[in-house]
Amino acid sequence: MPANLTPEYEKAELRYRQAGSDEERITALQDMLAAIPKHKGTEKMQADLKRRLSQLRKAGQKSSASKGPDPFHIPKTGAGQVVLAGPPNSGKSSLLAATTNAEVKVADYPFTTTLPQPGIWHRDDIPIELVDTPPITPAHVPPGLMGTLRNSDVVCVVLDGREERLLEQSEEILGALTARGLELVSVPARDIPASEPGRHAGLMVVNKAELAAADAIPVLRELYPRLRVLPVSARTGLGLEEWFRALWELLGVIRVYAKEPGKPADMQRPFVLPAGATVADLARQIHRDLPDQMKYARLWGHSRFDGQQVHKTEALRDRDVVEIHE
Ligand SMILES: Nc1nc2c(ncn2[C@@H]2O[C@H](COP(=O)(O)OP(=O)(O)OP(=O)(O)O)[C@@H](O)[C@H]2O)c(=O)[nH]1
Ligand SMILES: [Mg+2]
Repeated sequence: MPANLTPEYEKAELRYRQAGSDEERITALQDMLAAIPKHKGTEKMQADLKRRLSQLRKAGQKSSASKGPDPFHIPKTGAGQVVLAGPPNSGKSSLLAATTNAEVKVADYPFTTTLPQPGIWHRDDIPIELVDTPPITPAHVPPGLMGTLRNSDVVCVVLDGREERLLEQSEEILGALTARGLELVSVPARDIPASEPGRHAGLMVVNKAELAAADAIPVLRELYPRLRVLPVSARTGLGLEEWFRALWELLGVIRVYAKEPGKPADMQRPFVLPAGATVADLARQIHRDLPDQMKYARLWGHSRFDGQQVHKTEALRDRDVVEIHE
């Protein structure tokens, strides 16, 4: 009997095959089990997946006592996680230092950073998580780093605009990622079809842009038509605002403000939801039982008039204000 595997299954299986750690393998196997069509033709496969899963879990229990947490696994916070990746000395750590409160080591020699480190970039009322990482060279991609990149929402390649070998380096970095099954495109993750599991949301920034050759950006844009290329500078602050906006667009999320009846909305701390989310999705973020308990909502923003009564199936838009009535 043919197994008729779904694109979700294929995607999870690819992640399994490319996994850099047992932790990633376990997550991928769980996703494969969830996505595998449940019928007689796949019974053997299901049993095999379960066997592999239990072996990995046992191995994990034995080693976790001695090993501790995986430093390449960075938990997600904020509106989305953006991982910086690039050649040595391009200014990844400097960009983290310029945009977040994270304390990072910056030095004018390569291989300064040895482990990933997160920080939160706040702009307007949006928090985006940036993760600094150790450098990539054609000869070496740090073990575990591919897992960090695959787990991210967006990968941002950071190049050194002052570098004479800028074009070669861009080819080397993208080549190293593609060779490991990661192809970056400037498209939000939700718009990447499941049939293209190696594609990942990404963009490219050319740091030290105040010192870059005038034609660096146009040439890179021509070379990578599917990747957005932006000039930035950790030193002068050039291009940071546009970079932030590009990241926000790539994350494919919206911010929505919740309001209690009779009180003003909390405009400082928006809820961040995937684009296309509904009033019920917002309610679930506020409280697990709220979608079932709520009767209706009032909406300020994209509605026809302020305070319009809407049903919980109403799709929300960026900057809507929602008042939920139980
Ligand atoms: N002129 C200029 N120099 C910069 C800029 N950003 C970083 N630098 C300098 O570039 C050097 C390397 O910066 P880092 O932030 O340590 O680079 P990195 O990419 O984290 O390096 P690794 O950790 O080795 O991969 C330092 O001397 C920085 O001061 C910039 O925008 N303009
Ligand atoms: Mg660094």
